[in-house]
Amino acid sequence: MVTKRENPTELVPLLRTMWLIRAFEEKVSALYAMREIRGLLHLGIGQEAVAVGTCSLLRTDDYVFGGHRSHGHAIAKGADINRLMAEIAGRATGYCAGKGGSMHIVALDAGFVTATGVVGGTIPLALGAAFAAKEKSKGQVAVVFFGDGAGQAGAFHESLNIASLWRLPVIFVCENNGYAEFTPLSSHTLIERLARHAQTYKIPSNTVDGNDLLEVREAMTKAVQHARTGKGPAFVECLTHRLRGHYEGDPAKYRELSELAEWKEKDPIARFTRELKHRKVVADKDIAAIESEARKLTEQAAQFALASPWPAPGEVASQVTA
Ligand SMILES: Cc1ncc(C[n+]2csc(CCOP(=O)(O)OP(=O)(O)O)c2C)c(N)n1
Repeated sequence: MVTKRENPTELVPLLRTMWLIRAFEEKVSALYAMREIRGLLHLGIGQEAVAVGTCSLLRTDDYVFGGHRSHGHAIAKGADINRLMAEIAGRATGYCAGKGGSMHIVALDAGFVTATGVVGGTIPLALGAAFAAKEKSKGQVAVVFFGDGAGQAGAFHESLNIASLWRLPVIFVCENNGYAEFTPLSSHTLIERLARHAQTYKIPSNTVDGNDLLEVREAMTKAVQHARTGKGPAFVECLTHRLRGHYEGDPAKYRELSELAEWKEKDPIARFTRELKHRKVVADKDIAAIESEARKLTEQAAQFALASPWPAPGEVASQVTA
């Protein structure tokens, strides 16, 4: 769906960013298979439209928080992919000097404040940033990405309540991908739409097709404007799917292959590309160039990361707060 309000020349960079995220994560996956990257790795392949549809509307000084599946959120917010790749590979040139890894990305230069492996853990942190933004009165907003599994955490409900009560400029972005680890949504809650919780707390909410970039953007435009103009929090639930396992190496036996095949048909990059072609915004040669540029940049990021030194043993306690 392309709305009349969208300017075609502004749409191509969105495709570029989605491709950059996809190429980046495919490269990370390849490096993981080669054991150049270690530890637990969660990829958001298939969920790129949520990251790009949201972050493309944000300012650099807006605050973004993520979780364990947040490479795409950081890239969409403008993180440097060389430093991001180095961080995931555990190298000293990484954003956290190689001590955070895939689940603990911090890219303050881009306004990506933090991610965490604690499910739902950054939701209350985003409230803190939103509180600071309100105090500073510069129109900043805070955005937090989380999954449907995080919607069952106590901190999620407490955060919605306080955000609503204090009219904080925070946007809750729920990536409802239908599973929390290996558990389908219907086995961990009877509330099928997470946005219903927002209604309970009197927060304006929307449930959108999270694989339709422009539908995400339309809902986010309203949510961001609402928060930026001092009207308080907003909640957007994006229905989407991860096309990989919960983690790299997950045999994903809990998911029927037919379900995966259905979601592959709804791949957000392919859908957006079809839309742009239909509107004659891009031709086949432009699409090929966009993909190849994304692959070139991620290849360079991988080379940068793998050529970087490991953190020195003496640095183990530096930058660590306890
Ligand atoms: C507080 C906490 N409980 C449990 C876990 C184990 N765990 C890791 S990922 C995950 C599922 C998260 O599901 P969801 O929030 O839907 O995000 P998704 O993985 O689908 O992106 C769980 C339960 C954890 N990391 N932290």
